[in-house]
Amino acid sequence: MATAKPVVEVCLTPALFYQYDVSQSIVVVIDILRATSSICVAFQYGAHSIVPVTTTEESLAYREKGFLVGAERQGSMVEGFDFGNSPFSYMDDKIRGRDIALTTTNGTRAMHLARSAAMVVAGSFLNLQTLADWLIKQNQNVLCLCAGWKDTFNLEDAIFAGALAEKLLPHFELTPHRDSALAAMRLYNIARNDMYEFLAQSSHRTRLERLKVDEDVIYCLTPDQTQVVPVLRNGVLYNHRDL
Ligand code: 3SL
Repeated sequence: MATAKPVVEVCLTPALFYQYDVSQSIVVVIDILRATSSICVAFQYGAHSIVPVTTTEESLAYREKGFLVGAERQGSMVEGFDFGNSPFSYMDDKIRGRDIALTTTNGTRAMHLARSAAMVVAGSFLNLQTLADWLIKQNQNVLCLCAGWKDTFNLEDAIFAGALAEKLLPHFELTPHRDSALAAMRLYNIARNDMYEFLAQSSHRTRLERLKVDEDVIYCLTPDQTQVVPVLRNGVLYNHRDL
């Protein structure tokens, strides 16, 4: 008798998260621009751990414990912190072996929201293939949680959810409530040949364009630049290889 496959679902905004029972699922938190992309880069460059926190005060308090501290609000680095949310700021030898506390507008908030899940991991185009391979090995239900912007829908998170769902599908199946996963995969297939152009009028690409960090957008849309799976354990993210 064939054994049942695990399922892959897509939650298109944090506002819809309450509809999913994730007690037996791995939640993949997705904030392509730019939190989960920067988190992947930090682990690729040797960070030991990252504590996702919700407020700038919490993040700053970690400095006294010897942490490096990061904070982004409205797309910019908050004054007095070591990092904002640019993936390039984490490409630095100074983070090797270090613990980091990070707060961002939506990405770290989505991590907190997902904490009731069996497991929480961070997904981005930068770790797409490594993450897909790892999830296939786990053989557990997956919910892709798009962080969006303040509870609203963002295209870049949805196209990544579609890219990941497509990679998982041969080993996973869709649920009867499959339309968000189907929509994400359709969007990804429209976008896949030029994701940067596809996002030309999107809210967060244009917000980051105004902040003159377009190179961040281009980099965050480049698949497979890192070979890490950031995994949340007791509120702290670690590289899967260190667990
Ligand atoms: O919302 C977030 O968590 C951030 O990724 C937003 S930004 O790309 O840093 O503006």
